[in-house]
Amino acid sequence: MVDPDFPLWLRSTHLINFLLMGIVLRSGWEILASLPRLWWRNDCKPGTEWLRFTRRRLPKEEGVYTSLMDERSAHPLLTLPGRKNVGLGRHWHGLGVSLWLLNGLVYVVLLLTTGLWRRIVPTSWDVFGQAWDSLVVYLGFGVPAIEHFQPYDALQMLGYTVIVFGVAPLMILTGIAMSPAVRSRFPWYVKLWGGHQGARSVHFLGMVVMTLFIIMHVGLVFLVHPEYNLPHMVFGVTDTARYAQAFTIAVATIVVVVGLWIALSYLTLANRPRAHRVLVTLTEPVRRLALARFKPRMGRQRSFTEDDLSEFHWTNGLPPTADESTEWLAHRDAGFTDWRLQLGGELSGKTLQLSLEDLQRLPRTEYIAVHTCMQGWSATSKWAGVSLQDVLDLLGPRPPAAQYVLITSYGLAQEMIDHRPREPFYSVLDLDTVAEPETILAYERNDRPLEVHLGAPLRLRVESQHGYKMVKWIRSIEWIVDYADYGDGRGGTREDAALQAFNGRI
Ligand SMILES: Nc1nc2c(c(=O)[nH]1)N[C@H]1C(S)=C(S)[C@@H](COP(=O)(O)O)O[C@H]1N2
Ligand SMILES: [Mo]
Repeated sequence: MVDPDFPLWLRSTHLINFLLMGIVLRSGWEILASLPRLWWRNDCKPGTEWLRFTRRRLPKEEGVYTSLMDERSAHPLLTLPGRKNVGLGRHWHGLGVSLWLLNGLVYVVLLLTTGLWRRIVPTSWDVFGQAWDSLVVYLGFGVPAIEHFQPYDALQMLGYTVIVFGVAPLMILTGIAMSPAVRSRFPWYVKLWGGHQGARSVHFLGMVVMTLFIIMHVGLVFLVHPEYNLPHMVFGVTDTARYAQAFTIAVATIVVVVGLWIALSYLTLANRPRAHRVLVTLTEPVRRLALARFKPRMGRQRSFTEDDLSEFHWTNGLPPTADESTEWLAHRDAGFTDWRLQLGGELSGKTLQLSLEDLQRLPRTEYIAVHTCMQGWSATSKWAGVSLQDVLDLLGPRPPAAQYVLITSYGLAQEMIDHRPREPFYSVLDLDTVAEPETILAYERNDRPLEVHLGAPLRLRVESQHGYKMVKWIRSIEWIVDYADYGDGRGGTREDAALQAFNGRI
């Protein structure tokens, strides 16, 4: 056997990949725990899950159960960070994936330019026959002779090729398909995957394959000719004499990496606002770079049609109760005839009171679109309302200092960080989002007045973002200079309470 080459770049990208895969997988499990069910159907109708990780039964009725109630608390030993922190889990996922992509790119480019790809990508059909022979040996609890490893045997080659050039790209493609920014720009692409739930389920299956691969791969390194594998991995050369040393270093490295995975969970949980600050600082540039170009496509050529309309629509946030807003309850009981939208404020120098009829007299925008919650469920509806920009224009030109729009609700937050008293639900949009023609104040869904549990009489609908930005039971809308002065200063209730990103485009 010729001495195979395991250059330093190969060994280090491999180690970095191991560290990052742990971050990506564990934060992915955190996201899954926030809605522990999987569907192929895009309306996520109760009882139609193909897999669930919870014993809870879903009520068939709409508007009595929220997705937040369905969230499961995962142990920080298992997920990143654990304990119902989907917002932080999503930040970790974003950071992990960004670094993993970068590392993967370096690996693949070097693999191709050095010619080492020939070792893992089979170039002859014989590989299948040889892989089968290896498999038969393994199934008999045997080990193929060392001569078969050049340095990888046929089965390994197939495995690596499928993972590196099949499953990894699949994870990237399905991950992208779950971003509302991408969906609002290329709706057909999401449909290609069978919709949001198709992409989500395939992403999950890819994760299972990845996880099994990692377990088998690490297991086999230690079980099949470890006296070759471990010195290759650690020192880069065939040196069976240094096996014991390589073994110790490999095991110690694994222990350190696993320890680091767990430490990241506990470090995050120890001070969640700090973790949020650090993660936002690290992920925001990537977010800007990747998503700035995804503007929703203007015009109304949509890929979603009446045939896609959902039977069921999940709820997140129940209508205001008597201790939240007697005012809203009175409006509801009176059919919202006296309800008025408070438009404007300090910065505009005036406040307008707009009735539902006033709003309905403005130009109407209607489109069929998918709503996705950051927890993972989706529903397709026909939304109708008035463009937020048109409504803001009633106040006159944008005040020069105004950089954001603040939208408040009659309803309170479902929960606050650290069980603080619940504050009125609010959300802040930036100028780009406000200007999108599909950012609307919706008063109708599926040709009927907006349902009470979905935000009656008026709710926000932002096509390019996840649901948490879309305030239900709107009370007021105004221009503001900076969102730092409101709530905890993160730009929204779910940002404050779940430490989710300000911009919900991914
Ligand atoms: N007032 C208010 N608006 C809210 C919420 C809430 O709890 N209160 N939840 C948000 C979240 S997280 C989502 S996903 C959507 C859910 O909208 P739906 O209940 O109409 O499906 O509403 C958003 N708007
Ligand atoms: Mo949500």
